[in-house]
Amino acid sequence: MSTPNQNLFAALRAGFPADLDTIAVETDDELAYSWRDIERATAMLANLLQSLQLPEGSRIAVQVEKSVEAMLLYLATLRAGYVFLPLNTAYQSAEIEYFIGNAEPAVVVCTPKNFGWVSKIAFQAGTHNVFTLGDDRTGSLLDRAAVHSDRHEIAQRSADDLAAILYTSGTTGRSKGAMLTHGNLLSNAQVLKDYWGWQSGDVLIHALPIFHVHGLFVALHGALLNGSTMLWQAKFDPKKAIAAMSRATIFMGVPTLYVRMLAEPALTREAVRTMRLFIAGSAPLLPETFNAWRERTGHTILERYGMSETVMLTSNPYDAKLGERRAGTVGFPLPGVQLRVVGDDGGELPTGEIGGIQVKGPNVFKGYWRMPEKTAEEFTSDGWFRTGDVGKVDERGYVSIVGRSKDLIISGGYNVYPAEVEGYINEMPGVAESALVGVPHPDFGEVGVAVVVGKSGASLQAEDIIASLKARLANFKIPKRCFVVEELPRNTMGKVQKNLLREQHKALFQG
Ligand code: MLC
Ligand code: AMP
Repeated sequence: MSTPNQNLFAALRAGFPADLDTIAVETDDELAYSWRDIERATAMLANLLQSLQLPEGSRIAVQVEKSVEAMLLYLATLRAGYVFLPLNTAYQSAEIEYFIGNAEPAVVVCTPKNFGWVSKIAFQAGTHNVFTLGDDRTGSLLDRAAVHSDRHEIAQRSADDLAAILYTSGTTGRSKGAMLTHGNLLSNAQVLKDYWGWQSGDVLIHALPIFHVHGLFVALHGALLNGSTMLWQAKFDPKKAIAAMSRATIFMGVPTLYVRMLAEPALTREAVRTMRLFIAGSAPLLPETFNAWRERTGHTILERYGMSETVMLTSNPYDAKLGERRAGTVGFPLPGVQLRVVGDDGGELPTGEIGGIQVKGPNVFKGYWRMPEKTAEEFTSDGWFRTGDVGKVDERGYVSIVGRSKDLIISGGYNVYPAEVEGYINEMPGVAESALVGVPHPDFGEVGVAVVVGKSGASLQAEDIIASLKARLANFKIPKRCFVVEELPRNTMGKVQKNLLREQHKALFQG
């Protein structure tokens, strides 16, 4: 007997409705894609990729604006059995150069506008195939795919084969590529389908970017596995999101999206009358946002917690029989996920005590791309993954995240690693040292503030430092403020006391 195909695409494909001529995706500019369109277009793109005769396990790196075609490229990569490597459109040349150099993709797909510089980086790194894809269905990728057959047999993959690599920055040094398998992604998608009660007739508003876990996996896999229509919004706009709610049942967003929608008078009980579920994650949802949403809409946001290395780990309950959705908590470990809280000595802590969160489960990634030492560091000898998040579990089993042992700022749902930004600042002429700290922000939740010390005799200007960073780093990593000071506070061991800097600047954006 032949083994069943464990390619994630096969499972997603099996979720398509029987009538392939119904609508799968509807866009902002009123284009409609049927399930048959998805089936045919992914076949053509998969045939194109396979015609390139790439080696097994080839990475397909993609930095393009959000579009349905970009989603189709992701699905076609799975279908053809290659490894998808999504890149945030905000990344600039130094960042892209690192990712391409590290991942050595066989194919790079970029926007027509960026072809000049991206192709140069790609060719220098030995990539032979560089295609373009615009957000208006233009570019060489679709031109080349158009001549291929719209029939394609899904490539045979086992659960342990790689499906995607997601780069996530390290606390020190460069970004690490988290290797996720077909099995990681499918097991998580199936658990979430049941846990969140996906049902016939569900319609998802898809308003998140598709180069990170939240928009690419959690939202997309949910809708596809359930055969649900997606209302596809290329860029989040609170007015458009609210307007779409009268035709939808599910919305997923980072907390900033909820904050921005709450600022709209159009958000009323009437506007959300057909909605079944609002899900938040990727960053802490403030209890005040949770409460304001409940008051305004009558809906209780369901907060969940996850990360690139593990997809989703915990969720507040959907089913009221399992408990209520509690503000300030991320709910229970999902079925199949084991979670423990450990102290500094690595021993498991009793209920209610705060410590490092470690997890195990079929969703936990395979390791960091070509970084066996980093992978070994992040797993305990008995196979638990150290999340770098600090939290506790209460007597009813609700998990709360109270902090992070990793030095990380989460701004509007995007991760900013201080070490990376400080590295760029420290290289600037006249800079002796710097510290980037996260402070509360009403829109983005948290933002970075840079504190910089100049070399003796140097005259540094905060605006110049910001301008220089803007030319080199993704926009969401740029500190919202910069201060030039005489010295950084240090403890007796000589370590910079970031907690003091955070305290000093915590009110910068309040009121
Ligand atoms: C934009 N800017 C940001 C920012 N996004 N600054 C800090 N943090 C951010 N997240 C900057 C822009 O560069 C610009 O700066 C200024 O803010 C105003 O831009 P904007 O027009 O308001 O931004 P907008 O395009 O509306 O984007 C905001 C946003 C976006 C919230 C819609 O950031 C977003 O889509 N966030 C979602 C991220 C996400 O999907 N995360 C999931 C990760 S997965 P200037 O100076 O140029 O004017 C994960 C795992 C899990 O974490 O558990 O899910
Ligand atoms: P990423 O590397 O982008 O996958 O980010 C993962 C990190 O986001 C986690 O390790 C957490 O620190 C954080 N995170 C995700 N969801 C939540 C949440 N609901 N509450 C608090 N932090 C969260």
